[in-house]
Amino acid sequence: MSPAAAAAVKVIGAYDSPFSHRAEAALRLKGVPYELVLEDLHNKSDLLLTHNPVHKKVPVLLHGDRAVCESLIIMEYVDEAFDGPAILPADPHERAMARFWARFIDDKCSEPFWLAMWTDGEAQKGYIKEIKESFALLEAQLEGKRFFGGDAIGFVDLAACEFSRWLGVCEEITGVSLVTEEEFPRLQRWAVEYAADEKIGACMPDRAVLLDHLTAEKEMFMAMAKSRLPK
Ligand SMILES: N[C@@H](CCC(=O)N[C@@H](CS)C(=O)NCC(=O)O)C(=O)O
Repeated sequence: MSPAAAAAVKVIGAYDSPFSHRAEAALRLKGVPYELVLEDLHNKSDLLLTHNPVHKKVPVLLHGDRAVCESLIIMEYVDEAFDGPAILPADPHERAMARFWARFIDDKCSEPFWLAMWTDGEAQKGYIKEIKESFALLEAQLEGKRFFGGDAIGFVDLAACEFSRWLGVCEEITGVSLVTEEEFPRLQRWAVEYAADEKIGACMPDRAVLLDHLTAEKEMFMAMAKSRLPK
């Protein structure tokens, strides 16, 4: 490891953020020790605003005095800056495909998933249809594979983390069922196996605590979702 890589690592994150989990999980897979600095997103710290002045969001990775923002970029940085098992595949085409599916998750899944959970009526029906179409594409990616990365957890698995514990907890709070054994058996199995991995489990929010946190924010999520609907 280069002297630069040996500098202290911190993640500015939030306990229940799947994006923070991506950054932590990348570090765990690499075996890099780090400090988690928990952020109050209702009262953002100078530390966060100084290091992520553009988006003002978690996670931020601090490596020594240098900051990296945006969870997918953090995952790539961690993969390149530290020794340890590779997170992205070695083959250039497989790397490109991993980046493609990670971007697909951010561009086509995150928002409809969230809106399917926290809206109602006709709008909700539309978002449920949209997210299920995207889940069908992810389900196909898992054919013959334990994880999106193959036998081991990789880049796309971390990108998809929201559809493991977070999805199950949201389903419990809202009563909306998106991933069933009948419709998406591979995704459902993947969600369980992803959360059960030792390194992943070490930085995954506790289910009961996550349930409490998200239940407490339910009204706020519903109001936010409503404000995002087309007028
Ligand atoms: N595209 C960003 C999304 C990060 C994100 O949305 N973080 C949320 C927490 S889950 C946040 O910091 N929200 C605060 C805000 O929007 O003001 C990433 O991948 O890192």
